[in-house]
Amino acid sequence: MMKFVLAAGLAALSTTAWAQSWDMPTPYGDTVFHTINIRTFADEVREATGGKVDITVHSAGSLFPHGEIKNAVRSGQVPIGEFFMSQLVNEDAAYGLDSQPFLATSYQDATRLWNAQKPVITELLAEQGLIPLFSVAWPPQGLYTNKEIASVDDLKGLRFRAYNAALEEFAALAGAAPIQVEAADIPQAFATGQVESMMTSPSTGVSSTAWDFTSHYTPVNAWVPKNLVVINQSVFDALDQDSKDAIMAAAAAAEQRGWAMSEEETGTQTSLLADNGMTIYPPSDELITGLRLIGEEMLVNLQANGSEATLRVLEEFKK
Ligand code: PCA
Repeated sequence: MMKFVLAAGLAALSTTAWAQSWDMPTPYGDTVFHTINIRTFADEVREATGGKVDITVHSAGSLFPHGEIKNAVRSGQVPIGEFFMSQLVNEDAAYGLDSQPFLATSYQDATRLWNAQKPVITELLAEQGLIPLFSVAWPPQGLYTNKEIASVDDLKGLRFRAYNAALEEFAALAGAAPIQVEAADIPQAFATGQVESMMTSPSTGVSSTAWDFTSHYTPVNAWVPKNLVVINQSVFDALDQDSKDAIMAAAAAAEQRGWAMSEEETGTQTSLLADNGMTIYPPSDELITGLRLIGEEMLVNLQANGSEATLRVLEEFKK
């Protein structure tokens, strides 16, 4: 009897000693499909590791501001985190190629671009002690305004919400006035008049209730940007093999599930914008031609000044 109790006690102790509670920050809110997807990822990891790795997702930038999440994982303040991949464009333009206008505008091309980016980005992140686990696309990006936009000229002077350096450049080249605003702060930025237009997905249009402050949406589908989930290399290395395998399997499943959710959202969330009273109109040829010209200008710039890593991705993508 005594022996049994002791053994059970030891087993309980060893389970506790092994169990790890991980905090996982993301900039995006609870209703966003990316957040729903990483919560399912957390559930799958918990289940597959028998509770040894217990991930808690902290949404809407509640644990760290967006701009600090990558470094928080790097320094080990948190073992794992999610952020907008092209936010790292200032470190290396290779991270930002999914936000290069009109480079990859369909899910098929976005998948090819990710396949070209992944090995290069894996190398870049390894230099910082980080491992990319999975990446999921947002639906193609469209234009939210308070009037119909017939050509690039109509964007002149508009206070325009941006979410990274590439979009800032794009908006500026279109003659608009870009201002950086986090996704979670969009309603507030419109309400205070800081911005009056934006380029984002139908998903973010819905999660930020765009119908409260814009009236028109046009799916210009200019690019298909992605979120990235990274894990700290030393935390990962310290896990037992079964836990490592469980995390990698859950990551692969999350990537697949996330892309399917994204594709599905493109239609459902655009319908929701319309259901809430927004005017959805197809982009005019003139608008698309004008936006494409801006994209070409940015690409020429990228090819002339991009890092070796950027050029490698571009070359692989063009094959
Ligand atoms: N939503 C995020 C990133 C891209 C998107 O569709 C945002 O607007 O910040």
